[in-house]
Amino acid sequence: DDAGQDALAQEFVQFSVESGVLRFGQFKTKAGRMSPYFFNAGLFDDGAKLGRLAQFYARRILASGIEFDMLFGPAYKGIPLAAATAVELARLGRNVPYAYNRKEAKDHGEGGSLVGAPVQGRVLVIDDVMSAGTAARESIAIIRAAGATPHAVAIALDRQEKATENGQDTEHSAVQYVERVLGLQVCSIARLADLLAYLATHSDGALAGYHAQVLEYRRRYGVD
Ligand code: OMP
Repeated sequence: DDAGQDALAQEFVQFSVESGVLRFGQFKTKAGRMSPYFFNAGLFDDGAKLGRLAQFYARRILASGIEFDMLFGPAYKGIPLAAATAVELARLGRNVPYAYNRKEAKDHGEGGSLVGAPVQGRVLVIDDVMSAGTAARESIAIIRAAGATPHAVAIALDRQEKATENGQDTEHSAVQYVERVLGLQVCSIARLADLLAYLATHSDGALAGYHAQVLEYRRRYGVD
């Protein structure tokens, strides 16, 4: 239900801030936007944090009701995310195959650029963040090229900002584009709206001032 999802999202934002994964300051995003916050999933950098992260993914995925036959982790950052989520899903009784890609194709040994289980059926992509949507499109292309169906995407954070098309801002978010145009289901552990709710209730101390800055960023690049 919505209340459960909101509570999980608040718990996740807090975990991300405490882990140093979600930081505030001045950052440049892949799409070239100056952002007052940045989520660096690579900083879930010990076994306990990665295990807890995987619990959030698995809970959101199972609660979403999304159907899937396997997981796919896009190189590089998606690889440990998909692996850890596969372990957690199995622990919860839902054992599914997983695969990932390499960025450079190998010309010997196992060959090809896909590693792990055969990429087939309805594939659930596990990724970190969706901003303008470039990374999602790459994963979808890889899965289609393998002859499988890109069915859904699970991300930790939906930045809820305008997608770009040939370098131009559009009026829809990357998540909306992936859902409406590409026809995939998307579930996120938390969204920009959850981050703003968190900042509204933790506006003292080190986080003072960031609620206003993130609101300003949303006015400029956000979608409803
Ligand atoms: P898009 O490909 O534009 O959707 O941006 C998503 C990617 O941007 C992520 O996979 C990251 O590589 C990076 N990113 C973050 O990791 N965290 C952020 O808070 C913002 C970005 C970003 O550059 O937009």
